[in-house]
Amino acid sequence: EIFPGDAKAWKAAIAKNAETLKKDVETVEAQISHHVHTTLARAPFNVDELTMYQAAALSVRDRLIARWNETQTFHTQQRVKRVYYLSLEFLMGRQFDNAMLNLGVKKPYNDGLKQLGFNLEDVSDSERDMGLGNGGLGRLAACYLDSLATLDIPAFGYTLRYQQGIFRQIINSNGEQVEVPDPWLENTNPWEIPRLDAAVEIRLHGEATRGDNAKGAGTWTGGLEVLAVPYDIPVPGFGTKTTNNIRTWSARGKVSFDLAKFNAGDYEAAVREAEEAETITRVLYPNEASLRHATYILVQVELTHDFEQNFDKGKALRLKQQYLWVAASLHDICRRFRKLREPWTAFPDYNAIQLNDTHPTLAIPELMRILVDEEGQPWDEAWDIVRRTFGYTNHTGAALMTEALERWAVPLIEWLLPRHMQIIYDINAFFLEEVEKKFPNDRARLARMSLIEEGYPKMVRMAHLAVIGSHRVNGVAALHSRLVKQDLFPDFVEMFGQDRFTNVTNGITARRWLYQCNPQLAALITQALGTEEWILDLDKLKGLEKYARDKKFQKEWASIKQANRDRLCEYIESTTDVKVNRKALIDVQVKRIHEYKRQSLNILGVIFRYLTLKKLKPEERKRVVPRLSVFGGKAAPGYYMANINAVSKTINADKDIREHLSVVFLADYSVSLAEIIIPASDLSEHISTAGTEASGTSNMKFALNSGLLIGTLDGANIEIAEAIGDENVFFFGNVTEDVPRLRRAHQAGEAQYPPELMEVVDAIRSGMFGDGGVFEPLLNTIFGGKDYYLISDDFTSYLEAQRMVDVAFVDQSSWVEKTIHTTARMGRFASDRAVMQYADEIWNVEPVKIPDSA
Ligand code: F58
Repeated sequence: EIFPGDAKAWKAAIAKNAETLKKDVETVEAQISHHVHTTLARAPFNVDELTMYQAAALSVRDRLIARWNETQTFHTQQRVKRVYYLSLEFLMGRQFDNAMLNLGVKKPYNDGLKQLGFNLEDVSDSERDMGLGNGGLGRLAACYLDSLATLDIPAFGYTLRYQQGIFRQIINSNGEQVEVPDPWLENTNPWEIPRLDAAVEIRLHGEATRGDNAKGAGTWTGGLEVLAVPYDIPVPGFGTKTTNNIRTWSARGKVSFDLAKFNAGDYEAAVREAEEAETITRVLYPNEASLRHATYILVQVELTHDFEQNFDKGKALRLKQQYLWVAASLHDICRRFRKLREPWTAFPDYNAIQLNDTHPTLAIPELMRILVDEEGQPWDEAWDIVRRTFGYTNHTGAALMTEALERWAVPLIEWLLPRHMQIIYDINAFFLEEVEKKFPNDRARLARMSLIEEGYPKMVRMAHLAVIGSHRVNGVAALHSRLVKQDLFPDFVEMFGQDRFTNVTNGITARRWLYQCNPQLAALITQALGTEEWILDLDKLKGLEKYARDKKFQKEWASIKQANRDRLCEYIESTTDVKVNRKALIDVQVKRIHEYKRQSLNILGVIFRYLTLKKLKPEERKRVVPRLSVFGGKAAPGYYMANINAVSKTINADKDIREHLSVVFLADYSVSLAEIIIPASDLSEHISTAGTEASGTSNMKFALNSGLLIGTLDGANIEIAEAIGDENVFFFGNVTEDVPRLRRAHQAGEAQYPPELMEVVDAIRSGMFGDGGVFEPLLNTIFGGKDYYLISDDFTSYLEAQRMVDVAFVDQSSWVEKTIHTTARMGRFASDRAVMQYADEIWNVEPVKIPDSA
């Protein structure tokens, strides 16, 4: 340890400072009031809930930073191997409650705030979600970061600091989605620490040259330089000192304005370049679909550099995002490595980089560029280093794959990243030589496997680059990983062997998704098991099995579900004008709205239920299980979804039916809304066409919170049923193997439409749910001769499965027994298990405990 000045003075000062981080109520109060008075410059009479939240959050951040410093110092001293999780999305949700729980300080904060005149829950409600992600992929990254820290694995998450996260969703009076911006940084973000000193210069455009020989060092000069400025967010582990980091990059102009232009009076031009740079991290892309849509709006990109050319502006910006992020992150990683003074061949012994989908695939040619051009490493050695460093996770469902796989136009890459394009061509040439050696005279195979897809323009296949530049490729559920090998990369399996491809089934963190979001259930579990160990070892939930038939336990279990249901019903009644039956079975489908996820199947099923209820006499209706159908989720901008609201409008207005069936769409689904919805669910729907949902992770969250699942044989549903027992899952629908045949039947016009579906369609066409026009896009996908997602093929068995749910729900004791078994058997879906599997099988990293003395 080296201190500037007097080491004794430093140590005494640090020890004194540690006093301010004690966990007793008085210390917490003092710390909060310190931030109110100094950091936020407020007097107590002038303090509202938002201010209190900010002060309390800053005081929690102080605690995190102290641990963060110890962690980073220790990791550096010990020269540990680190994991770098490169993800364009981290859907973190709120941090305050989670941080207090992981640090074990929720009680003193609760008590301290109370004495200062505030209620912890209200204060917590001032926090905005950190919505830097679209859905499953981004939330998975957040769960994995929690597990990495909790398991003491040295890790960094790298992402972009978008000024606008995922859009806020408003539902207008026509029931349509309206997207509004989410300026989440408006009130400043107390969780981040700016590191203005660690900014990185990133080159775009410019000129590139190749080396004198085929594998020699090239150059890249000129063009435009922009700055990537890091903002760090500490990630605490649960019950451990380890505090890892998410480094988020913010784009900045290199000079805030051009002095020459300014002096010449051209004030706008003086700031334009800086502003253009800043747009790079202005907004999170809401999805791939909107990118595809944008293909039709070709605009001329205003080029301040090189030459002018026509590109899709949105696409060019997305590529800039990807490169800025990847280049800044690799710069950071390499800087850290150079300090070790090890040869570059040792790089993979200190660094494991995981590519979360293909979005960071440019990291592969970028690391090649650093090694070959800047560090003078021989090409073949560099390629070996690259391959040993990277792992690639695919998240795309099979039936969507070819469409959804990322491809970038060669001219666009040439324009933005000329040197990288050369490197990609060279990687491709050497790779195809190998393919030719192994499979001589097979032109078709070369064309299929090439990194370049022929056409106008030529395209770079990022997934192929990710596969050949990684030592391991994984899917995210057993079925999905099988399809990745069979349908997506069969040529690559033949080339590299089975061992390059593997499965790591997704997982969720029980800290957020049970301990934090369902405190009553967590407390009952702890009481029954006599220990909190399950929070760190979820297999311990098995111990609940023995209470599954215990009447007293069942009663407590059920009353917690009722309390969670009541809370959701209150939320519904305060945010919509729907009045709900508190005893109704709550049937939930919340996730991104997408054709393949088939919210349409659900809503058509709701209509069928409504028609059935209408046919019954009032006393017969009383014998049917009452239902509340809850929908939530954001759609890609421009995607139709108003039909759900049209159905709910009619049904909720029907006085005869109200008691028995109501339908609500909850606007602006988010992580924090999920925390209210999931604990309240009796039944949740995971009903994608077989083979399309890579895994799904909300299925795991619902089951862990004692909700039963209705679902198809898709993604992780299959493994969940294996774990909790087929008898506890309501399965229906066709299996993956049958999907191609059924699709062909539709194309050939040979498909049969079931009478129940026709009855529903007739009702829609009669105007029962208002203007039938709202339903036309939906009906067209089913009857327009395609039914690509097989709604008609699965409809009858879906209704049958829903009838089985009703039957099962009537016998409450056996239903509750099923829900206890379900929670008890969910241990294997912990993200701790998934992360350990990555650590052992892909990253080759070990946990490092931070000692108390550190
Ligand atoms: C999801 N992918 C899968 N992509 O659909 C889901 O089955 C899986 O459980 C989850 O990954 C985690 O493995 C996903 O969320 C995206 O959000 C893309 C992000 C980039 C733009 C296009 C959507």
